[in-house]
Amino acid sequence: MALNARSVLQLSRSSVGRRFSTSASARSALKERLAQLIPKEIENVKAARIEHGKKSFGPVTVDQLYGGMRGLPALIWEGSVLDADEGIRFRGLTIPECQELLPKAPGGNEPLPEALFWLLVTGEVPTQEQVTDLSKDWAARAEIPSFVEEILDRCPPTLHPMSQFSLAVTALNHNSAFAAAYQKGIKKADYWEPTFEDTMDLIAKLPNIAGRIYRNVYGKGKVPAIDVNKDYSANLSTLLGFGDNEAFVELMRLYITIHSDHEGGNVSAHTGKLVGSALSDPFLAFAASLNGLAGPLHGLANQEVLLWLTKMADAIGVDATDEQVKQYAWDTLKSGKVVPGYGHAVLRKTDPRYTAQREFALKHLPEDKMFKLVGQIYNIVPNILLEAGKAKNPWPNVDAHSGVLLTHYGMKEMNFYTVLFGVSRAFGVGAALIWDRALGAPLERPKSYSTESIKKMFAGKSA
Ligand code: CMX
Repeated sequence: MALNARSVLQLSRSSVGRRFSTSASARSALKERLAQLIPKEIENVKAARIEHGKKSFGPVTVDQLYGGMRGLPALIWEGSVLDADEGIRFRGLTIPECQELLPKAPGGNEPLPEALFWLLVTGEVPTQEQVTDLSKDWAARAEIPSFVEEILDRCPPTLHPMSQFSLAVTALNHNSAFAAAYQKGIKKADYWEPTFEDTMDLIAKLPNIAGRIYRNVYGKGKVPAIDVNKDYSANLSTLLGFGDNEAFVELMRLYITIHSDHEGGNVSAHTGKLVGSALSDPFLAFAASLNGLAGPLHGLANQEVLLWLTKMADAIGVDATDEQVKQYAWDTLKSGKVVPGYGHAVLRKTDPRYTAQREFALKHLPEDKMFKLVGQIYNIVPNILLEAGKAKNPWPNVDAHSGVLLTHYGMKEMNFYTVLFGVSRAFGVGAALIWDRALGAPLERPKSYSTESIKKMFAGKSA
C-alpha cells in the first residue's frame, strides 16, 4: 500500500491522534476516508503490477503442493505481513508499536480494537475522536435480528459454541447490504460500499452473538443491553458478564487487537478471502472463516491448551517440578498428540502475541499459579520439541497463553475461548474483504493436480 503506518511512527510520534481530525461521525468518516484512498490505491496496485507483474518468486516445488502450500507465495493481503522471526506487523506496526501509538480508553493502557480496525482499513493511526465515533457507530449497529436470537436460543447447549457462532453469522446474511445490492445490479466499482456496511454490521453484532452464546450455554442469565457510551471491548465484556472488572475489559482490548489479523494465508483468513472471492457477502465469507478457526490446529488450540494445562495440573499439580512437567509433555508427544499452543506454520521464534499476553499477566496476575505453570512450560517444552526433532518451530504461539488469562478472571469455560478469537478475527478478515472488493480482486481458482498427472508431467525429467 502507498499508505504507510510506519511513516506515522517515524514522522509523528508526537502528533499521533491529531492527524486526521474530523467532526463527522466515524461511520461516514471511515467511509469517506476509504473513498479518498481507494482511487489512489487502485493506481498504486496498477503501477506495482506494471513494474513487477512479470517477476517471479522462484520455483514452485511438487513438495509444496503436497505440503499444505507452505511458503507458496499466492495471496495479496494488505492489512498485515508476518515475518518468521519478528512476528506480525499490522500495516507496518509491531504489537508494541500498536500498544504505544493507537488510542486507548480513558485511563486504559491497551490499544482500542476500534483503532486497530481503522489502522487495518486505512493504514493510518486514527485520532481519539475517530475511535470514539467508531465505538458509537458499532454500538448503534449492535442489535441482532430476533430470528437470529431465536436460532441461538434453540441450539442445544451441547452444540459447540463455535458451531453456534458460525450458524448465527451465516444467518446475518439475511440482511446483507452487499447481497441486496448485487441482486439490484450494483456496478463493480461500487462493490466496496455495501461490503463496508456489512463488515461494520458484522463486527458490531458480534458482542451480542458471543454474549448470547456464552449466557445460553453456561446458564449465565439474560444478555444486558449495549451501552452506546462504552467502547467495543467494554460492551463485549458487559455482555459476557465481566463488564465490572476493568482488568478483564483491558484484557479484551489487548486480546481483540492482537488476534485480529495474521496475514492472509492462515486458515481463517484465507477461507474468508476465498469464499469472499465468489462474491459471497461478508457474513457468508466470515462464517466460513469461523469454521476454519474452529479446527484444533488453528483457533481451537486455545481451548486445547487450557484442557491440556488443566489435565496436567490435575495429574501432577500446579506446583509440579520441572521433571514432572517434562515427563507430562513427553507423554503427550509419545501418545501421538501435539503439544497445543506450540509450533507454527510460519513463525520460527516466540510469537509476539504470546509475549504481549505474558507481559499483561506479569502486570496484572504475576502470582497466578496457572500463569506460573505456563511460564514453567515455556522453559521446558521448546527443548523437548527440539529433542523430538519434528516440529520446525518449538516456540509458543498466541494460543499458549490466552486461556490462563481468561480463567484468572473467572471465564473458565474453555470451549468458549475460540469464540473470542473469532470476534477478533472478524476485524482482519473484514478489512481484507473491503479491500478485495475495492481493488476488484478476482475469483480465486488455483490449479490442482493429481499424483498421476504429476508423475506424467515429470516422467523422464531429472531435477
Ligand atoms: N507438538 C507436537 N508435534 C508438533 C508440534 C507440536 N506443538 N508442532 C509441530 N509438530 C509436528 C507436526 O505435527 C508435524 O508432524 P508430522 O510430520 O508427523 O505430521 C511436524 O512436527 C512438522 O510440523 P511443522 O512443519 O513444524 O508444523 P506445521 O506447519 O505442519 O503445523 C501447527 C503448524 C501450528 C499446526 C503445529 O505446530 C501444531 O500442530 N501445533 C499445535 C497446535 C497449535 O498450537 N495450533 C495453533 C497455531 C496458531 C493458530 O493458528 O491459532
